[in-house]
Amino acid sequence: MLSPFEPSAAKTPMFKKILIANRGEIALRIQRACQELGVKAVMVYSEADRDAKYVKLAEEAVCIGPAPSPLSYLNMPAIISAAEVTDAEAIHPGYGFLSENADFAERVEKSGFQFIGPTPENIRTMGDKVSAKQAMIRAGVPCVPGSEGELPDDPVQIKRIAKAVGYPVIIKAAGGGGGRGMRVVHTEAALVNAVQMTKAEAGAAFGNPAVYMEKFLQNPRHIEIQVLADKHRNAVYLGERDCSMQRRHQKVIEEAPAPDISRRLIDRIGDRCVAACKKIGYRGAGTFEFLYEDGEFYFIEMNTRVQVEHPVTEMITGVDIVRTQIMVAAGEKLPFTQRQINAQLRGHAIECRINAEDPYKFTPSPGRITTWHAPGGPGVRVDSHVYTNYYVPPNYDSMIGKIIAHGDTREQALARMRTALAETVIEGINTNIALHRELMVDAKFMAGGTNIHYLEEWLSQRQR
Ligand code: MV4
Repeated sequence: MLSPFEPSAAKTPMFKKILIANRGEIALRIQRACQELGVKAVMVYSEADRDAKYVKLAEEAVCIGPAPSPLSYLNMPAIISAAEVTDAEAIHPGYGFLSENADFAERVEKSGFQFIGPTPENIRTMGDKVSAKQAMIRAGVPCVPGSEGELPDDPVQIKRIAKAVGYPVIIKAAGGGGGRGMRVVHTEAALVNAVQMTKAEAGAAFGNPAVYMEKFLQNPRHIEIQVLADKHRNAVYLGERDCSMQRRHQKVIEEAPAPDISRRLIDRIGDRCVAACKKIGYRGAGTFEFLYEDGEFYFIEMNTRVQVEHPVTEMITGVDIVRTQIMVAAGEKLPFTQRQINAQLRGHAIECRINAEDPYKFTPSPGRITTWHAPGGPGVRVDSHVYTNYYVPPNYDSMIGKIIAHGDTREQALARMRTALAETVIEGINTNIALHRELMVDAKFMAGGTNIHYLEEWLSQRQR
């Protein structure tokens, strides 16, 4: 019998060749999806990545410039030229780099390639956090109470808005996101100066001084909803992820489903996200980020790319998110319905991000990996491009891979993760493996449902 996850019999022609405009584990992840689909993959690489195994093993690879990202992975003409000379039909941007750059998506399409992601217009709307929020309010997605759009300059009006919202408030830059350009304000006395400071910083950092105001939620969890949409106005949500375990706005551990949030509540918010996708004509993979406090969801931002933590969702839904991104970009319809997704949700998955960094000070630790022994066994997945004798270049993000453990229950997923971390051997560089080993036996983390402040509080008490 044909499973609902097989490509549909009525075929839209799949791409023959796509270019992967990224590096590291996600470049390898996308390369694997291409292999499975029978699509040729062109890898691009900087001079720092020329010896990477996924580059050596690629059918085709193009050097796009020197090690610094602005000269290679952020170099739009170099990437588009690489697609031209190799005759690729589409470009997958991965995450980070140019993945959420609306101008890049536009230039890709104007050059005659398919951008594997949403429309430039949708990327632009979500990139401006004020317009993103307005779009979500119009689409019926619940947002954090706050200013209606951008804050005015008039101090009297700013104070009036804050009084109505209620202190504490948070001032956020429209051009920010991911924790950049924010300031918490507790009193009216500090308000106007804080707004002016945030505006000045936002103007300098993002070229856009616009700021907005929200009620500051003191102890929320970070819960996000994964969506997938096709070009035919079909959309589904693939459950939620709990990404509350963060340090300095960098996620460290993610899991799915979120502990102690009822299916009923998730289904309600998921349905809103799907309705919003249909309303704005969204396509591809996307993530709605929410703060969750006292049983309520509040939208904060939308990410218009595949995310680092997508594997936990793949593990509990059985859906290959990267494969589906490519299929819908080629024009195919989503090969599953919401009902099918809901019926096959299974178990629990946890992801530990493995970083090349000092396990206590968190300073980057690039260099040669002299031993890489990856874990295995039932329910264990390792997404990493590294191997014994791999040199971790100092030019990029310190994440060198991810260990994902799946089980029938959260307890089983945790037990499998503990075993996986115990099996893992990485020598030659420092990593945060020790940190993960400690967290997987922490009583409060094991109980589930810790908030966005928990990891930093735990680190401040940590004994070494
Ligand atoms: C907030 C908030 C509390 N109240 N907004 C930080 C990252 C960016 N995506 C939004 N962030 C926050 N927005 C309101 N109205 C607290 C944070 C926040 C946070 C959010 C998610 C995960 C970790 C965080 C750590 C500090 C602050």
